Formats: sequence, C-alpha cells, structure tokens
Amino acid sequence: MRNCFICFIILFFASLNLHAEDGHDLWLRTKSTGIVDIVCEKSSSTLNIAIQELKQCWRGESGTTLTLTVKPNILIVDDGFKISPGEIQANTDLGILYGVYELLRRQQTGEQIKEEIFNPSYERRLLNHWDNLDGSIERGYAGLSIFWRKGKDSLIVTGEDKKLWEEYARANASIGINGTVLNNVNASPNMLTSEIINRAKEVADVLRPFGIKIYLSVKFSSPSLIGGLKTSDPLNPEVTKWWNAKVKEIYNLIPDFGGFLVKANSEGQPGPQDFGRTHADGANMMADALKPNGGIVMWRAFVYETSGGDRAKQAYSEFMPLDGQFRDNVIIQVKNGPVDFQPREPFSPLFGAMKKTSVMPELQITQEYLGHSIHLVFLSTMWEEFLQSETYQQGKGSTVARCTDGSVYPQKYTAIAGVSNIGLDANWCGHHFAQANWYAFGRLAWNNSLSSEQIAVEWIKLTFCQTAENFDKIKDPLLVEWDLNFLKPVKQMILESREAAVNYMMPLGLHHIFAPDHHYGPGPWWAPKGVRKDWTPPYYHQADTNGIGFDRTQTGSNAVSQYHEPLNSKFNDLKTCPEIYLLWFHHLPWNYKMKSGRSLWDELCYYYDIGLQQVRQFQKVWDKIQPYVDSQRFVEVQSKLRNQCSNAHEWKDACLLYFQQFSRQPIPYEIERPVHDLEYLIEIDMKRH
Ligand code: GCW
Repeated sequence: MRNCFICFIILFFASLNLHAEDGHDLWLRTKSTGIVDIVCEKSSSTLNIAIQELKQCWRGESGTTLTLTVKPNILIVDDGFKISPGEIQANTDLGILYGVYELLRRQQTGEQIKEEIFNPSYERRLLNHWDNLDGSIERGYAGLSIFWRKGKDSLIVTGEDKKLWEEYARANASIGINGTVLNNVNASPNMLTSEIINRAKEVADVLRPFGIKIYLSVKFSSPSLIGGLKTSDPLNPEVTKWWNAKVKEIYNLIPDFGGFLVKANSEGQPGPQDFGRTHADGANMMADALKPNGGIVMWRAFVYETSGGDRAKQAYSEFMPLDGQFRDNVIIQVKNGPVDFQPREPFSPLFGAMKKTSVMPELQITQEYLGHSIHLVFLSTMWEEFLQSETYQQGKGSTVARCTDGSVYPQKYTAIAGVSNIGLDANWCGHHFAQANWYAFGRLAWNNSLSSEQIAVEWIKLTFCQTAENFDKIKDPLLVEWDLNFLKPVKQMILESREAAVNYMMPLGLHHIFAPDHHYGPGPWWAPKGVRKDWTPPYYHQADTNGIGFDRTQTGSNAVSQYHEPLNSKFNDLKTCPEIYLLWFHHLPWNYKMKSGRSLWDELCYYYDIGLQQVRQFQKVWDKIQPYVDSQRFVEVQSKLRNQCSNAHEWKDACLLYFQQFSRQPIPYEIERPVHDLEYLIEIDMKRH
C-alpha cells in the first residue's frame, strides 16, 4: 500500500510541469488562483504595482475584498505597514507595496495572516554592486553587469535593459531592499562624467516606482582626474566647489538620489590622507555637498596599512579616534568582521564602540571567500551569528543588530549593505541556491531578528514548491509528502552549509588561507618574496613546528582589547575563548588539548574531514529529491555539488598535508587518507573549475 502511494506521488510529480527552468523567476513564480477586489482611493505608480501584484499572485479566497489605505499611523515606522485579513495600511505608498508582498508571501507559504504591524529594522537597505563601467564585476560570479557594458552601444538604453532593471527592482522590492549602489567601490572617476550620470538616471527612473533609490561609488580624486583641478584636497575651496557642482548636476537629473559610497585610503585607493587630512575631513566635505538635498555619505572603514601591525586591529585604531567628528549625514560602513569577509570571523569591534557616529554593517552576498557560485553555501546563518553577537557595549542585549538599528544608540540614519551577487546569468546569481543569499539579505535587512530557519523555509517554498496552491489545505497528503521529502532535507542541508564550508576550508578560527587573487581554493603555503605580508596566508595562520594560530591576546597583538568586557577577557583566556575562534585569537601548540579530549592537530583533521563528509551528504540529499524538482535546476545543482565535493576534498588534503609538515604527526588513522599529493595541489593552485 505504502509503495503504491509512493509510486503515485512520483508519477504525480513527474506529470507536473517539471519543465526546464532557468531560475530567472527567483522566488516570484506564483500565479493567482482566484479573484481579489481591491479598494484603493489613491493612485500612484507604486500603488499601481501593488494592485497588479495582487491581481497576478492572489492565493487567498476568491472574491475577497482588500482595502489599501495610505494614512499616517504613529505605530508604523517609515515604510512599514499593518496587515489584517481585509486591509493593508501604511504611511506611504511604498509601505503598501511592501505590505502586499508580505501578504502574498504569507498566502504562498501558508503562514498565518492576522492583524500585525511590520516595521523595518534599518531605514536604508542597500545592495552594493561592485560593477565596473566596462561591464565586468569585481568578485562577480554570475556573468556581466546588468547596468553597464562596454562597446559602442554602452550608453544606449534598450528595451531589454529596462525590462531587466524592472525585474531586478521588483525582486528587490519584494524583500524590502530600497537602495542600490550602481558601481564598484574601486570606483572609476568616469562614473561622475555627465554621460555616465545620464545612464544612472535612466536606471533610477526604472527603479523609482519600486521604491529603490540609487547611490554611486565615487573616487576621491575625481576633481583632479576628471575635473581638471590640480588637487583633490578636501579642504581646498576649488575642490569643495567642484563637488558641490557635481552633486547639483546629479540632483537635477535624479531628484531622489541617495548619496555616495566611498572607499578611501584603502588598498591603493586615493583619499583625504593623501593630502594630510583625516577620513572625517574627506567624508564631511562630501556630506556638506549632499546635505541640502538629503543625501548621505557611506564612508567605508575597510582600511589597513602596509606597515600597520595586526590587520584585524586597524579599522578600529583609525576610526575610533574620529568618533564624534563626522557630520550627521555620514555613516561609517563596516564589514562584518575585522579582516575581510572570511568564512568565519568574530564581529568587527567597531560595532557598538563608535557611539557618536552612525555605523552600518556591510555584508558580502557574493561568495568571494565562500566558493564563488560553485559552492552551495547559505549565508543567512553567518549573518544571523554576526547580528546576534553580543558586543556588551551597553550591557547584555547590546547585540550588533541592536547597536546598528538604533535600538541601543540613537542614530540619525540607520542602514545595512550587502555586496551583490547579481549578474546577467539567466538565474541572476550563478548558482540557483545563491539566490537564497540575495533573499536572505533582504529579509534580514528588513527584520534583523529573523531566524535563518524561517528565511530558509520561506525561500524554499517560494522557489521550489510546485504545488503552492496546496499550502492552504494543510492536510493535503501531497503537501505532507513534499514537506517531508523536499522541504525538510533541503532546509537541513542549507542550514548546515555554511558550517560545512568553514569545516572544509578553515575550521577552529583559521582565516585567510586562500589562494591569492581569486580567493577560491586553498593556498596556506603562498608567500612569495616581496609581497605584502598581510596579503599572504602564513601571516594569518602562523604555523610552525611549535604550533598554529594568530596570537591576538594581551601578550600578542592585543586585538582582544578592542572588545568590550567581558569579551576582552573571554577571548583572551583559553579556557573561555569559544573554540570556533580559537586560532583567530591564540597561537597554540599542536598537542594542545581540545574540549573534545583530542589534540589540536587531531581536531583539525577531524573538522576538515567532517566538512568533506557534509558535502557528500548534500549530494545524497540532492539526488534523492530529484522527483520534486524540474530537470534543469536539478542537473545544474547536482553538477555544482560534484564540483564542491571535489573542491572540499582538495581543501582538506591541501591544508592537512601542508600543516602536517609542521605538526609532524600522522593524520588520525580512522580518517580517510589524502588522495592528492601536496605538490600537485600547489601546482594546480586549484584554478577555477
Ligand atoms: O575582499 C576584498 C576584495 C576586493 C575588494 C575589497 C574591498 C572591492 O578582495 O576585491 O575590492 O575587499 O572590500 O574594498
């Protein structure tokens, strides 16, 4: 009987439209199953979109009357909204649109719809595109830019461009993203030429009805590079005049322009220090130019000098003394960790520490250090870990989330940014599961206390459930079957995936042991003469015959001192330092005894092995769900998982064989033996597959 039922299920799903599916529809693939009567007294382009979405995607009871009401309510913040079964209420038209997306999502995922207010955690929720004006994307793994291209038609805006930008805007609005930086932080000065600003205006016009403002990355030396000035000194009156005029030119074309993002005096980019000025001098000059039109400056704290000692300490050392010196329309944009988007880092100590300055987190959605668009890694769990980290700046409960969203300190502006993983690939993100990271970023930017589990469930249902109409009939046996055989295992896989990547790449607090430049495969050995030490993996792992790890304790670089007590002592003391950060903060002998009772060397071997086993398990999970997914996405993900698995194996072998030269101990005998030679792995340097 049971077998019969399973056969029926399989046949049923096979007969469903499991057609080729390129993934372009993202999490927005539902079609309406009934009619909704919409009452809305106002009209605007944003409200028109809201109404169209409702008509296209309605899954509630057919014939329902839904009222959309734009009226001030003090309990609703910014573009927040109130939902009840028959009404969506908001202060703004955009709030209504967000309310519509929330209602439709709930209908599709079978979540309850009751009277409830939804307010955003951050006022500004931005994507940062590292797109270059020639169409290439720094750290982009999903094809060329959707905004820029080279060639003679580079400035022509085609119907196809507009269609794609509109789809992009819709996807962003559906998860609450309301800003986008159109170009790379390693900015070309040409971004500020009139012809390029004109193209940016065309993008802004398409994005506007969806509530998305545009921002631009600017090069600090633009006045001298394209403005014909002799200097770009921020205190020079000619320079100030140039920026004022440029800002005016932008606002004439784009009246709701959001502002500038600036990478200055970082990795060779020009900045105020080139003229003996401070970051505050530079940021304030731009902030003053933008202020009359309500624009802001997002000034990045990603700085580290060649001779600056422990790289993990430098952003804090440089920016803390400037706390209180920035204009109120400057926000300091800080990467989640103190080094650089590693698979695991403790949070940057700047969060919660700068008390008189607005501070915003920068996350990396594109997987520069997490397997590009080849590895299946759901980043929500990493961001959740970061946002929920206790800073203790105002006692317990001062999490990074609360320190940055205005709950702990009043901030004039609150914001969060994610470095985009979007390109021209049909599925936008290169890997079907990388779409989940775009989705998760938006959801967390809207509500920074959401759990990854909830986000995962939403995304899987919206993206993969072929029978979404069944969610309102919760007892439907097909749905129970789908829950059990697809949702449950896929959810478990993605929730585990980031930890798996940490395990096979750099467990126990190891970091930055990547091959150079592409940051894809392992390169713990890479240290050519003459290269900046803090660009080489041995600087970070410090392995020698005595042990491994970066000593950041009070007797080492003392990076621990940048954390508020009790974290300073907790990280400093071996007995209390969480093992996930062990080698981030401590240099330890190979035979150091871990909590598990194993030696540090053995434990390292176990973690690398567990990581590999986890990916093998992911392959099994995916193969088993084949009946529930369309053939194209099935095959594409399956093939990526194969690559990921062989990469995980290479990571494990490369790191263990390399570190074994120092530990001089055998790999525990119950663990699978390496199958690659170290020489071979060094030679191939794991070029991208
Ligand atoms: O992680 C590093 C990247 C660079 C990037 C830089 C930054 C845009 O390797 O490609 O440059 O960070 O964040 O500025």
